[in-house]
Amino acid sequence: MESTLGLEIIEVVEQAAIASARLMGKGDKNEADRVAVEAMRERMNKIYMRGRIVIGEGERDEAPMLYIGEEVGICTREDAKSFCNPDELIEIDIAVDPCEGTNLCAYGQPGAMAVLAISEKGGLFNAPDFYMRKLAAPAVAKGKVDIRKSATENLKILAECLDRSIDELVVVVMKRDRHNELIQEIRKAGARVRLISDGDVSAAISCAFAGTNTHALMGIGAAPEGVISAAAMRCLGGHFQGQLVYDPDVVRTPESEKWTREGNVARLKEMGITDPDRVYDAEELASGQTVLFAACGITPGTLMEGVRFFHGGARTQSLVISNQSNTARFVDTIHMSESPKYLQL
Ligand code: VTB
Repeated sequence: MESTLGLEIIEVVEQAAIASARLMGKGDKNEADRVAVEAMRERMNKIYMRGRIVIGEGERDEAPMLYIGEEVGICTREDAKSFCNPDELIEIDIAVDPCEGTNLCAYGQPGAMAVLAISEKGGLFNAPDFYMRKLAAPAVAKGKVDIRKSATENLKILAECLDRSIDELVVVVMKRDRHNELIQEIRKAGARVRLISDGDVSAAISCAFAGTNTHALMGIGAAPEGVISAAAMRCLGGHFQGQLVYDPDVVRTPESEKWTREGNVARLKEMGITDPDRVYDAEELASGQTVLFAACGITPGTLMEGVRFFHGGARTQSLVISNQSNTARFVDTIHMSESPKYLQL
């Protein structure tokens, strides 16, 4: 599954990122998302694979494209057996976020990216549309820090693992009212906080790379994005834990107002989640034997450059991670749409 797909999915995220980047700074997040979705889907449907979206733009009735359950790839056609080889006929599950950080893109802020994760059927946790408490940290702290411990305790452990003092740690937290206490606690413990407005996937994965000056991600973001982060962290050996949030008092949104705590527990049960408090680690959220992850920067971020346009083309930077080849590849691509006047080395 890995060899050819690994190359093709680079193009999938590249095309989504380029489409979205054309709308960077235009203030229209829905449009930035829509074009990314369209571009991602179009490129995906040219791949000889039998894919199914397990994390996408929403349920079928609310999302016209890349909805949960949508089949993608040439080998999903009925007569696929006549032109697809056995490898290509293996069913695969795909989690996508064509424009992760739509606000970041719409307002020209750092950290927006096109992202996806792939595994064999059943290899990715079908996350419900809930929030998730998350903890990400570098590989050296894997299994040592724990989302059930306090932030203060985790920072002590993290400092030990990284052989530095707590004030030399940077924790990324999304700037939300729900995190006010957490932020205070982290500061009190002595660590420094980098507040982001959006984009916790990039923040989570950055923890696995030295040099990003990101040592932990703490706080509550969306569960589907948690699975995508987990897929990358599973391949990188980094620490990632997620716990679903079902108490509507913890994250107040117009949608959460409609549900009670008990109602949410019942909804989770219907989806097969009987223990709503369960803590999932990266290996459970992305449990497949083969896990592939790909991302392409839309705006510049800690891991990748954003899309840069020039006369006759564009340049992108992507990251493709595989647990089969044990590689994290940074791919720098020049896309030539018409004959460019010159190419920058
Ligand atoms: C989260 C986070 C994403 O949006 O989904 C966040 O995981 C939404 O949280 O990276 P709020 O509902 O509190 O805004 C992102 O930041 C971007 O999609």
